[in-house]
Amino acid sequence: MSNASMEALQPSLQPQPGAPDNWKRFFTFSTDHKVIGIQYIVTAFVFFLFAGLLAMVMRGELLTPEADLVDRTVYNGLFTMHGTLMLFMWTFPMLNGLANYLVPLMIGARDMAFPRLNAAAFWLVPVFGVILTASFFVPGGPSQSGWWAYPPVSLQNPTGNLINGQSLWILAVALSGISSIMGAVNIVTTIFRMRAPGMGWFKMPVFCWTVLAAQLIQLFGLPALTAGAVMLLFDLTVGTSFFNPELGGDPVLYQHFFWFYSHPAVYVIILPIFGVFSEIFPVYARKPLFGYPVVAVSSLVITGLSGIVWVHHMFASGTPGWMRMLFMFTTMTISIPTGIKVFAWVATVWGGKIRLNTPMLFALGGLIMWVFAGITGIMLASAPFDIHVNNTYFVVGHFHYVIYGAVVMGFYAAIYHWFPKMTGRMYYEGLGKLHFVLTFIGANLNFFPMHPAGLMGMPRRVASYDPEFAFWNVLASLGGFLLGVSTIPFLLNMLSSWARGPEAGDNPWRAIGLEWLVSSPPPHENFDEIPVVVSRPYGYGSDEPLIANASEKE
Ligand code: HEM
Ligand SMILES: [Cu+2]
Repeated sequence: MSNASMEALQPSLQPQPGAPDNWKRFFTFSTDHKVIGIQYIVTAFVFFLFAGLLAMVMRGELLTPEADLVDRTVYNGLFTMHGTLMLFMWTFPMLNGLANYLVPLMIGARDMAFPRLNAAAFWLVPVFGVILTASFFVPGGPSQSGWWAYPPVSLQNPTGNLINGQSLWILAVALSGISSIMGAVNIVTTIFRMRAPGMGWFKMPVFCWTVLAAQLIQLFGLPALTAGAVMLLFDLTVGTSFFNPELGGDPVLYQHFFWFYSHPAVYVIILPIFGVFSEIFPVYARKPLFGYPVVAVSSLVITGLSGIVWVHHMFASGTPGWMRMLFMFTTMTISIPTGIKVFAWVATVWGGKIRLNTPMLFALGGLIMWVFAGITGIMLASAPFDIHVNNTYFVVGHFHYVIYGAVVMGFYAAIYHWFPKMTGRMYYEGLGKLHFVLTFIGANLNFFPMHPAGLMGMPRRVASYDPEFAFWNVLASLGGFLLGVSTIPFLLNMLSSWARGPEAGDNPWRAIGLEWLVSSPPPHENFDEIPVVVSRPYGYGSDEPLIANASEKE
């Protein structure tokens, strides 16, 4: 064999991610974890915009007490599809995108353990995304039973068609579960088997710990949800009676199936955000992560506890008193490992040389909103309080602080922080800061007023309401529209910077981590030579090298 053909096989001669015609790769069945990561992220963001648009219509409806903008049944479909798309088409795919892109780089691997499984899991996402969206066009419109699809509401089928909004919804959720299980098997195997030499568990970045903790939840929880979804589909289509009370079924059993997964699922979402915070604070405060081993292990503690709290969603479902007490107690214990993390981040930032770049602003804003959500969460964990505000806007306010305040802000922090790595280009700081200010004000203006409205008794999932709640709803709607506007500077920034932002260099933040040792964007298969890790992560302020074979660089 001649030298030329040998060279043709070398990874460095393959098309580089930054090459001009490379955008086409994002429309192929690529097995490169970095391409798949970006595919996930971009797809998720498109659905975020769509689900956000549905939220704008809801907020438009709620500007006035009367149901005047859309019909009540349309409103039911709107909140159901908004919630479902936000969770299954935005947060989960977005997290898988970040995990896909970052985990192999952070642990010093050339790719994921099962690249083809990885690509297959991704390509299921647009498939069930289209199925969900198609439900807008079937007779009777999309599902109206809320994102949790409780029977008996979800078993109503007024049109009598087999293909209706609800059955498409169940099919999409089941496919989403299958895709997530495929992703979880892949990510967990990668973290266990593909770490670079020297990277023991306590040399692994916290982001990878949190992703591992989250994906373990997927493995134990998703089978329950998927089983529940299939039984519901049978009840709906072939007339079985697992959950149908008219035929002797038990609707509360469905709630167990659903929440056995869907409570832990909120940790699937929030844990990697904890990981993002843990990566970002040390970089922009120039200090090691405070209490690194404890922060790392507390993620697994959260995984364990998250599996024994689901009944707190069912305090008002005729649950016996002893069970309420038990689950109230287990729920409250989760605040311990979570509180440890919050203290560790505050201690990391405290007294540091803080740089307020956009990623840091979003991380700090996210942390503040997370603390607020944690306080209302502890309030809700208390059964007597929960029964009082059950099904009111207080709950909607609480979970949007989690899911917008902490999760979406954390996503933005991550996107800005790793954007230079992913694209090789720098974003525009001014637009980034404008985006942050609009998002932070918008999110608080949107979601804070939901708490007083809820305490006054405003029920959720309604298109019209008593005029006494109007004040808070007008404020919330203004905040909602501001959030809609906030995506404009973000999109402008991303698109223009990706096309012709200034060159970022390998390590614009002077961050410590394997992903910052390779070029931006990293070459195909990431590392020419697999790094040998010798130090703990977050060695800010010490001059120990991170890896032993740093010779190729500088
Ligand atoms: C522009 C930002 C957003 C606005 C204005 C907004 C607004 C709303 C409104 C008005 C409701 C209906 C509440 C009810 O009647 O019960 C709702 C429900 C919901 N939202 Fe959002 N939201 C936003 C972002 C998000 C995000 C980012 C997520 C998740 C990642 C999310 C997840 C949900 C869920 C799960 C529901 C419950 C749906 C149900 O009741 O079945 N939202 N949102
Ligand atoms: Cu829960």
